[in-house]
Amino acid sequence: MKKRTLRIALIMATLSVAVLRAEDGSRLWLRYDRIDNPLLLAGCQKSVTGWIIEGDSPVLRAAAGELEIGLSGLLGRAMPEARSARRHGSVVAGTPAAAGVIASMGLAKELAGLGEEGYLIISTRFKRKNITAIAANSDRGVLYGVFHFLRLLQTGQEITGLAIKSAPEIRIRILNHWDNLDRTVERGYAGRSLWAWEDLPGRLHPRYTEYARANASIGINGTVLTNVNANAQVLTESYLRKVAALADLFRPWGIRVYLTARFSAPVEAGGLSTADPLDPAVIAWWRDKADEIYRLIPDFGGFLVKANSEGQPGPQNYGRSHADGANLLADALAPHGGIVMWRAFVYDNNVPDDRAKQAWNEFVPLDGRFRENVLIQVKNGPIDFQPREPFHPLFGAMPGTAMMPEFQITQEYLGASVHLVYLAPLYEECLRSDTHASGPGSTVARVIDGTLHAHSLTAMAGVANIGDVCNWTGHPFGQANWYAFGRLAWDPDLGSAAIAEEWIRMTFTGDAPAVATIGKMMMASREIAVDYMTPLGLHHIMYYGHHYGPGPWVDSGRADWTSVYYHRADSLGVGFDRTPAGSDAVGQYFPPLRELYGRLENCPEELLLWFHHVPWDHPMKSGRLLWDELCFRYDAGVQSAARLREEWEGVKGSIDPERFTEVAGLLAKQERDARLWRDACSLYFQTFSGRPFPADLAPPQHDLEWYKAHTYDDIPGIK
Ligand code: GCW
Repeated sequence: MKKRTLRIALIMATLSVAVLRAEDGSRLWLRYDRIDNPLLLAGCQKSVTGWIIEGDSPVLRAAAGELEIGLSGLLGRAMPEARSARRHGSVVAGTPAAAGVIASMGLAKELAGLGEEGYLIISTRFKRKNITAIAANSDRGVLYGVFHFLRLLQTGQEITGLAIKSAPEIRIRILNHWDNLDRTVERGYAGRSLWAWEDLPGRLHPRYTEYARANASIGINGTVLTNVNANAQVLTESYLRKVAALADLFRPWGIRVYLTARFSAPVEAGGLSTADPLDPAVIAWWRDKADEIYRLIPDFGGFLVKANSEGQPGPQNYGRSHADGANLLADALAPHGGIVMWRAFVYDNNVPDDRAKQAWNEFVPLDGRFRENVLIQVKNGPIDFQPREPFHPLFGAMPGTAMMPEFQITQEYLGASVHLVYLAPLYEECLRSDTHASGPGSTVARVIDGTLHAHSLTAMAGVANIGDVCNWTGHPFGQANWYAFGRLAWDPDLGSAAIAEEWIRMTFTGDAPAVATIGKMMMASREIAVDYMTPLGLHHIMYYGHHYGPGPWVDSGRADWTSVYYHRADSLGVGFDRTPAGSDAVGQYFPPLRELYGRLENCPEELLLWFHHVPWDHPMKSGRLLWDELCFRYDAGVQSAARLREEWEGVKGSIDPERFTEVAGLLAKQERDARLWRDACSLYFQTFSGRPFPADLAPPQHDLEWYKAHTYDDIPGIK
């Protein structure tokens, strides 16, 4: 057997084993099982008869491998690379640089403006044959185009008459791993860290490549390997060699590595007596460190930094500003083209002001003082990845500074890997929020894609939910949040429903009724979680530490980590007064939002208790009083969680039994814990409202003391 035929035979054997093997979720959305609709299959087999990649490079080889396994799997027949494109149904991918078919097509005009990563997918004619051309300016563009084309096949879309033009709206689309060097993962619920530091650089686990492939398939082009609560050890030579090994593996997939930089590293890893950003020895240390890194990793991306927040060291330890700190690192990286992502997640319990205001207070005065290669990384909301927050007021407020959002993909405050919560609607809500920074239409998306304030350095970060468990994310639906993050980072204007549908078809089934049911479940899920956890603008009332279950009674320890700090319940009402009469956090928003959020009668009810301390008998839009409405919302959340479980039963025959059963079990647990949330919070808030539960709602199962004493011994994460 020729080498190539042998390879194909092996691939086919692997694919058929895949069909027989248990559905463990490890293949993510890149399953490439044979198209099961016979009509569709026949049509695709006719339209795609062979493929060819023009040119040769590690990236193009990755693209070729993907086309080969993708087409062979989906079309159910061995599809080695063809020798020529001179037959109907050829797929030709490449750049004009290869001086082949793509070059002969004269696409210069169409390719102009698509940049380094964009691509065209067009149905066209070549030597009187119908072909599909995937063309780009660079090899990475070809790779992304290949994944897009495969996605069309995977999702049962039309593959003839194509005229697709796509380029990312955001330049750096990056995962943030909160992975520690001991392989624990902060707020990780999917096993241990993927990075087996103990085996690197010598032993390279196959999962690294699978990880890179999955990311490339959704356009993610960067990864921060280490936790923002950083360990300087990763900057030592022996660790940098490990990092370099990962960078080498990721490079063919268009992915650059980044690291978190602990601000005190010059002291801890360099033996200096200070980390003062203006100290010449410190400046030299970072410059040398950057040089060393780039010798090992020529395309190293840069640093992510959490400074002067939650105990992390930073420039303020030396009386310097965040700009001094960020610029120190930026100057070290600049000669090599690296960037700094400096987090705005700063707040201090010793500062008397509302925590929600502190980042804005700290950073707005520094606008314009950051180097060109610095981005300020801002969480989507002003507190901390809550089920619902208003958008962060920093978006739009620093026109002279590049701003990037940070979303959480891992579900720290949204049921960990136990609850089914599709997060794309949350991301979308933030991206579409109108900041009014330069009048109407100044959405967060326009701030972060650089168009509003003319910035060319743009980025979007997602805190990863990935670990070393077999299905990568713990909950099978956690994969959807990873997927959706990547898709939205490529195009922040995509809709979450459309993304969900793609993902379902690629991950579960193309069966239309099942696709509809699962899509409906996913689209409802975030609002359901808001209802049973933190309705009407409540926030940060999770149990201390693990943040999984309810803990509205938490009132000891650091004040801004308690629940009572945020809900402020008393006999008069509940909610945080952030109007001018209170903390005046509303003043950080542009008009007309100040008035919208700031007046009780205008404020959207979903954010009511975020911005207002509201009397228990305040009449709500439903006609109920606030107290009754609160009980009703909690109860509706539980009812809807039960409905999710029932709806899932309806897709039973359309889903493989393994994943069906796994999700069914998780949904039962979700419903159980939604009840816990409802009962615990209603009982707790009742101690302030002094009112009875609405008669038509089921009463809590236990008394408040029972819920306070409840321990969670069956949830994932660091204990
Ligand atoms: O959400 C909070 C988490 C911390 C986290 C911090 C941050 C990495 O509870 O675990 O630390 O935010 O974003 O820095």
